[in-house]
Amino acid sequence: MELPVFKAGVAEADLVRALRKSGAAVVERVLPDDIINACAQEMRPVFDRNGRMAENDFNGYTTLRISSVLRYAPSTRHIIGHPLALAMADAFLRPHCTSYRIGSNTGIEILPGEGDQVLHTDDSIYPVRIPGMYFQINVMWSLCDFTEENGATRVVLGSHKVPDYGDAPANPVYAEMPKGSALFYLGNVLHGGSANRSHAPRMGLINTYALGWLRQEVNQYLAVPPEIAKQYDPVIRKLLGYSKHGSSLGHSRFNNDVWVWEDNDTDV
Ligand SMILES: O=C(O)CCC(=O)C(=O)O
Repeated sequence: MELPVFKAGVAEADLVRALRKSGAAVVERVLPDDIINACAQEMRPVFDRNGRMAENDFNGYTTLRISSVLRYAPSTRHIIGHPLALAMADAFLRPHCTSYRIGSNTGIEILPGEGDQVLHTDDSIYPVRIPGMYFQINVMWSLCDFTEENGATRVVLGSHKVPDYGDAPANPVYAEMPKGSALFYLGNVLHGGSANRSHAPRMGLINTYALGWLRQEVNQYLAVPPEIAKQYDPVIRKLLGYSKHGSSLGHSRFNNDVWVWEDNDTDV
């Protein structure tokens, strides 16, 4: 199986079809340079200040990671709320929820010398599987060129169809893609970061979107509290979780005006 690769402007239906078949697909050169540069510039000081705080056996010890980028990098809203990402979330998640939410937004800079990350699935944070239901969908955005040499994400194509990951073929492909591209992959696809054997860092931003009735991977209300979230438009605020799911899940009535931006569950 080959990694499906599309150009920006791909028909959404073609991308959905490829994702259903392979579990992952690349769309090349989606983002303009000005957005990439603004995001990288806003994230840079946070990478430098906090990037080592998530070091562990899973994340690696030669990789900088920063979570909840909407807290300090407002330009990332253009990526997190990108219409193509939301279209794929609509296709895979909306059949099972009235609205979906951001799970996590993580900047990842794999530095030269890092080794392979263990292959894993992101939706394993939810301890249940329901055939035919996707719990989350993920997008890795390349903020520089991704190559096999510098640590392009590896994905095991078709692994979303394997009921027992022990049986998944251990033949990942490298999602090589030019700067500004998007690797879409379903929440139950085996994947992982890769060794960086180049001389330059590999910077990416992963955004996950999950069914709106699930607990969000990151506690977004602590990470992006109302005083920060209010700078964003309603789409981003709803993605953060500042709205109900359906008629009452997540409601908050305070009889004061701390916030009641959106108290309904219209489409994100
Ligand atoms: O950095 C990458 O390419 C992938 C990282 C990843 O999959 C993860 O940390 O969950």
